[in-house]
Amino acid sequence: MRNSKVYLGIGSNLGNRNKNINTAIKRLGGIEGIEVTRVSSLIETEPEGGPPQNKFLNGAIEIKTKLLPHELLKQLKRIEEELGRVKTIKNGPRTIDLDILLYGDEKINSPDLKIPHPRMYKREFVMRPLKELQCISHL
Ligand code: PH2
Ligand code: MG
Ligand code: MG
Repeated sequence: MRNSKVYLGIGSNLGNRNKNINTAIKRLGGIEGIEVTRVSSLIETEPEGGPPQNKFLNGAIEIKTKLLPHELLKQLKRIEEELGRVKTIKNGPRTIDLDILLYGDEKINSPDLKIPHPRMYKREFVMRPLKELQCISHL
């Protein structure tokens, strides 16, 4: 079975941000078919969009996965739910946010999943951690 290299964005601006992010990464690595290969440094960033809210901690994660994009999305949502994420307002505060940024060199455009992540190139809080992992030089 294929093992794809995937980059995820991770962010938190509610509760113990460091702990939320570390717990999420640990859970991710515990899922069958996912291997966490690299994690960027975490940076503190000003919130972009949404209501006035706390600063975020943001980072990027490299994984190798046998899961298909939508299977992976389902697992990320499950981790978000387990960590107490509640859907409130768009771009509002969250305990944890896990986004698929790049999945190999695949392009996906379905209603619930767009890859590459359509807003990633404009977002400093995504691009800085990704640049640290140097995965965008070939794009
Ligand atoms: N996520 C958003 C909206 N705004 N701002 C920062 N600094 N970091 C984020 O992760 C973030 C955001 C929607 O997912
Ligand atoms: Mg998200
Ligand atoms: Mg996001």
